[in-house]
Amino acid sequence: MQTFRIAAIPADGVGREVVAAGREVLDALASASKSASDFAFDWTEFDWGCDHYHRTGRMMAEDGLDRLKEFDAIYFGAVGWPSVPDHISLWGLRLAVCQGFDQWANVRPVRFLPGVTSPLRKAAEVPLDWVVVRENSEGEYAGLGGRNLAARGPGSEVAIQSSLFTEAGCERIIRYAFELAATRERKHVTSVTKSNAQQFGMVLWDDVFRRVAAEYPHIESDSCLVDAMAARFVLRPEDLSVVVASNLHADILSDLGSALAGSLGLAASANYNPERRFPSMFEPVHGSAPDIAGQGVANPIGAIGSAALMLGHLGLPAEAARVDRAIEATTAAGVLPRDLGGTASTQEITLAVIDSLG
Ligand code: GGG
Repeated sequence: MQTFRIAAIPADGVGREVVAAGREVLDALASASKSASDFAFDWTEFDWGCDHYHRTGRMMAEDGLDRLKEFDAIYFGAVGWPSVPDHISLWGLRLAVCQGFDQWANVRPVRFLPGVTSPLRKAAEVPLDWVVVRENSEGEYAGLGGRNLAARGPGSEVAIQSSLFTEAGCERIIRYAFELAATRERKHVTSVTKSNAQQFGMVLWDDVFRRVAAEYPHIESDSCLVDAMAARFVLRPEDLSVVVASNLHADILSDLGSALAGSLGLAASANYNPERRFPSMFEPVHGSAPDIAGQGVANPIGAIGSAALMLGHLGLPAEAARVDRAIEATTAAGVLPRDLGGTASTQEITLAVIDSLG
């Protein structure tokens, strides 16, 4: 029997409800497994987040990264609450973990689910199936800059926010995208920048992209400016397979992509440290949704899909596929949350997924 040590950080708002849902699915899967490859999850839950910030002045414990280092994976909910400025909650927890553990590859699959109507479905009969690969360690999220540098009295404050693009950082994420494309039916990578306007970092990205693409002649590739890419997501969705972009651009595009697939609540993600020197972190793409938190109506599909990505990372690809199929069976049966036009509660969807595990 293999026992995986998982750190759960539900954090804020609906993060708590959807992490509980994902844990229920994983525990049901483990207790149903009767084969020689039996496995179990040993959960440790951390109460970090905005409440922790109010109590202690910190979003996570000071030795938080040291404590997390020991786990096989981290299962995360969502960060942010109106009583704490968003840049404090984000940098104090989610980004502290992603950057502290060099989780430089944020992988965000986007696909149609059966039974889910999407703004695109009427236009595109082809199945939408993309993966947005987000550079997750530098770019616009390098945290470089400052305020008040040239303040000369009221109304004259100045702020500088710099992006950091390193050749090594660009190369590793672009290479990751090509390796991922090589495993997919449609072998195609699209690189997204705004290098006509951002003439230093994103031109470096483009140069590295061309150099790496030349090493993968069997994989088609193209480059697109981010504004054109937003239109292409809507107008030619069948045109895409793997989309690789900087930290900020990929964050925006993956929200657009999941909304086009039906709802942001569907989107799963993995923050990988591909070298496995540190634990990787799995979380739904959505935030804490304070407007519906605590009502039991949050969509748990993104979190359950993230649990499936975690299973794949832990070396259980068949179990990951089982969870994905159970999600599909649930939506196909019309068990849908409010954001997808249904009436099912978080718990009803969770139980339907568990029932469909087979
Ligand atoms: N589960 C994802 C999450 O909590 N996101 C909160 C957020 O504000 N993220 C912005 C970002 O990571 O760029």
